[in-house]
Amino acid sequence: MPLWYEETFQGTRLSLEATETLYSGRSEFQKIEIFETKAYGRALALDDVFMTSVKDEFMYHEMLTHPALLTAKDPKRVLVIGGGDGGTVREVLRHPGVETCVMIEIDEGVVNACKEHLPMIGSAWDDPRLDLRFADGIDYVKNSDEEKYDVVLLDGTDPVGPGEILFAQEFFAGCKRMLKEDGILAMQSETPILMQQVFFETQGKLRELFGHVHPYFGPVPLYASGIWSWTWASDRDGHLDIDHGRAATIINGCRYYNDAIHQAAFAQPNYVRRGLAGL
Ligand code: SPD
Repeated sequence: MPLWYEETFQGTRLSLEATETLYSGRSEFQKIEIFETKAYGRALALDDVFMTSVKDEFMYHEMLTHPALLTAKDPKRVLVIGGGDGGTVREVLRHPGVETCVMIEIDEGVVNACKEHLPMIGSAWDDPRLDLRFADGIDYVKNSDEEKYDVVLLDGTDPVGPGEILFAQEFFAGCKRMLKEDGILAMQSETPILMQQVFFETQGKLRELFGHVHPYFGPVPLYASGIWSWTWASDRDGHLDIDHGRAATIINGCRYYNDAIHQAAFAQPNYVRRGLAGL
């Protein structure tokens, strides 16, 4: 009997054939499932939405992380909100100059399940520079009086239901509050096709807070529509100015990201240009 996992998202339905269910549980926050798929290797779904897979996770995690870290000036303190599978902190901690990476994840259940069943994605859990805390990222950015960060990365779920707050202006303002002057925020900003309104609204909200806001694009085959966006935001310009010295060592270990991809990813299709011009 074939085993199928199905995601329903924004009027689309995507099914993955699985050979085995490795984990199925429910935390205080959500349903958590990890399964072995025929097409994408091991995959994680939260509340029936596909979050990551072994076969394509590198595209997403490298693109969320390296554009910000390689354009930041000597980043030492990095904050990651979300990212319970560990892929984002893995990429952050490949930067030797990073001294501290604080990760605020609300759901310990996701991290525990991923540690056990997706260790090939979260391969940096034992790095002594990682400060992993199970807490609410929204509270943290609103109330924390800790030292500010050079880079803040938002690796959240879709802005649907409880995830909506992760795309709220108040949350973005909190993230900015946690950045040093001229620090950089990078976030996953959804599919610009199926979540076009959210995508443009997000650009508008960030523009109200930051002097320079630049969306960038790339494929994530697992996600509905296949095309994904991330957004770089800062009060100083320089989204294309990679530190080539630091980049050389990082890019060697990347499977997707390189300096040509960096430049190309920020190119805006006409529908994006026109949408941004109308904001
Ligand atoms: N539609 C799925 C969007 C998921 C975005 N976050 C993925 C987390 C991977 N670390």
